[in-house]
Amino acid sequence: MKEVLRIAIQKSGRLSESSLALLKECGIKFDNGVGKLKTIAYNFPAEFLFLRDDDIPGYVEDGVADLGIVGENVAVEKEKDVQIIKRLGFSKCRLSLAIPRDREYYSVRDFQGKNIATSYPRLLEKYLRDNQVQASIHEISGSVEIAPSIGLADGICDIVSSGSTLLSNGLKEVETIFQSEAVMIGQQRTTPAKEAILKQLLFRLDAVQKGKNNKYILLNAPAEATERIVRLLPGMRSPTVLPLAMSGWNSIHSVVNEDRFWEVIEQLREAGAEGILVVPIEKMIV
Ligand code: PRT
Ligand code: ZN
Repeated sequence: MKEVLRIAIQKSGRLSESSLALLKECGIKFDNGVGKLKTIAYNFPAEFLFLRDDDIPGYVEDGVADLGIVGENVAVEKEKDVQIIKRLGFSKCRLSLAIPRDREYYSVRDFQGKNIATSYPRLLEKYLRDNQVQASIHEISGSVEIAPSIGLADGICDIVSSGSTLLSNGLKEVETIFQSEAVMIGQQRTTPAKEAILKQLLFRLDAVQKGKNNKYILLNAPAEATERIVRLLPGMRSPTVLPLAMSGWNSIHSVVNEDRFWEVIEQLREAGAEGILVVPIEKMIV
């Protein structure tokens, strides 16, 4: 039988939609009907398992799945023998310590001798150890935010995204202990056939990610400004310069990184660029 790569993704939760969308952007088509626990791709040698995120690192360690998509917080917390193969850039969040809003706070030493409720005991333990704080960790699996108000703990260590859950539970964030995003995890032991499929998948993921991180830019510029503008827009190899029908003017096309985007736009305008169009890139292969 032909080998396929088994990829575990979250069945339903915060990672599901973006994980499915990313695989589809990689051109992998499959049917993920409600209630399905397993499906095979039509056009790529991959099979998908839909699981609870907490179980994914263990399945990858055991080799039941070759790859998995989970939050880095879960990947690290579970302490399984798996590697982060690729950072995926979505579901960004942080693991933070929080205490009741009306409590004064000076430093992490304020947690000395205190009770902290969390679903991430290993990450918290490491943080406390690194900061030489002795506190007792109370592990709970959900609704961590209510622990202080019901007298279960003095503070909590939980995932924060917008901060509104902390706010509505009368808590304030005092320390960030871990920054997280969705990651693809895998294990080293694999067959040459699966290694080759993984290589293809990583190539596609890279093209999608580069596409997202860059924009295609088109602009008009007077001929005498062209050299300066070309220097501002190095592009992939170098920008395309095409003459406009109106003499003395060029159209310049290039690619610009999202991080530098606004700064470059300012400089282009100063250099004499006009009619600037910015277009998203679906895939980028350099
Ligand atoms: O059912 P299953 O076990 O698969 O899912 P789950 O309920 O354990 O996980 P899920 O779907 O809630 O989250 C999956 C992953 O998404 C997490 O492991 C994180 O990596 C990531 N993520 C991103 C988040 C959040 N943002 C997030 N805001 N995980 C949880 N939250 C929760 C947090 O626990 C808190 O209750 O949202 C609340 C805080 O959000 P804000 O916006 O109010 O700050
Ligand atoms: Zn979970």
